[in-house]
Amino acid sequence: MAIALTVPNMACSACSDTITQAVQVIDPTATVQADPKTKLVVIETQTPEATVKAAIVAAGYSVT
Ligand SMILES: [Cu+2]
Repeated sequence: MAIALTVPNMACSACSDTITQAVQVIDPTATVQADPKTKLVVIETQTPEATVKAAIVAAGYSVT
């Protein structure tokens, strides 16, 4: 299942690394593409979207 999220305060590649790691803590097999330019995060995972969103928020980012 692919989840597409917008993370407006993902400002640079360090942010996208942080977000990628936060998602991979809850699902080590998740594929994460996070682009600070488009603010778009695309995640391929079996984890429910609400759980993925919560992990990103817990890492200090907002999800719209
Ligand atoms: Cu950053």
